[in-house]
Amino acid sequence: MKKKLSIIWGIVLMLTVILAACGTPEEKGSDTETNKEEEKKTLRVVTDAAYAPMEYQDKGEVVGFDIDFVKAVAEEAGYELEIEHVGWDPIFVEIGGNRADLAVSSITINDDRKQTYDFSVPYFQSTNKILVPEGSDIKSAEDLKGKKVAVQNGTTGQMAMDALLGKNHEDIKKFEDNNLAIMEMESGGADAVVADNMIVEEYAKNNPDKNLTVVEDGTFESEFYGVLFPKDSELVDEVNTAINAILANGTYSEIYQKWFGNEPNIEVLKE
Ligand code: LYS
Repeated sequence: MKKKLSIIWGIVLMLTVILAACGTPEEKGSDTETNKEEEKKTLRVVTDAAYAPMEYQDKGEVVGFDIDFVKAVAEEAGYELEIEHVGWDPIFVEIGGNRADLAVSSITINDDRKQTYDFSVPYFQSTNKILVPEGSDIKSAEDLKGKKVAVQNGTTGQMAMDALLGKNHEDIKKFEDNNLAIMEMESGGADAVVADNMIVEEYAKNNPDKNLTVVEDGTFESEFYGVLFPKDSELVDEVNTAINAILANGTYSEIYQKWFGNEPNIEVLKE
């Protein structure tokens, strides 16, 4: 009886050793592959969905160029996304506190933000422009002096006005989101709104009954949007590779066409 048992144990032991030696690596390999297929990791993306056509809410859903863009990037890099509208200031709180993996929200790459956060490569060119009622005597940035200007708080639009009119100048009216800044002008509380060109141009075009004009000014710098990450995020390289891939394979151009009706200037992003 004892002998029988020890033979059985011997066989079990041998089999275990053989399985461990040859079976496991193969199994491990196929396991990871199936996992990759079946359950991609989900990244939490935060945004300020009040900046049409880049990111906004449509019937409770967050949509826009940036949203299609980040979905294409995630598809390319092999991630699932959970996209949440949190508002502009909260984006920086969420990313700063590592509670979100990335933010996509027309966020201009600048030195100040780079000190606290990481950015992807640039994916979109932008510049500030001035939205005014038709017939306004504001024809340039210089003409904003002595006028009331509505901006979204903590944006490059506000920074441009701080530089032009003076920090905390009473004529700079700051709002939590850009739609509120536009409403302020429409209700007569401000003479102009300074915000990113795509946003003010779309707004003027889509609301012809409101009789608005967009004023360009060469003193506003060219800016580039980037995906925002917590400092030292391991995702930066993967996301950059995915962005470069969709820029090269035509996916980015397709998304751009869908939202803006023309071809993007991809070369300018590489400079
Ligand atoms: N691009 C500007 C900035 O980064 C405006 C972004 C506003 C987004 N809601 O400051």
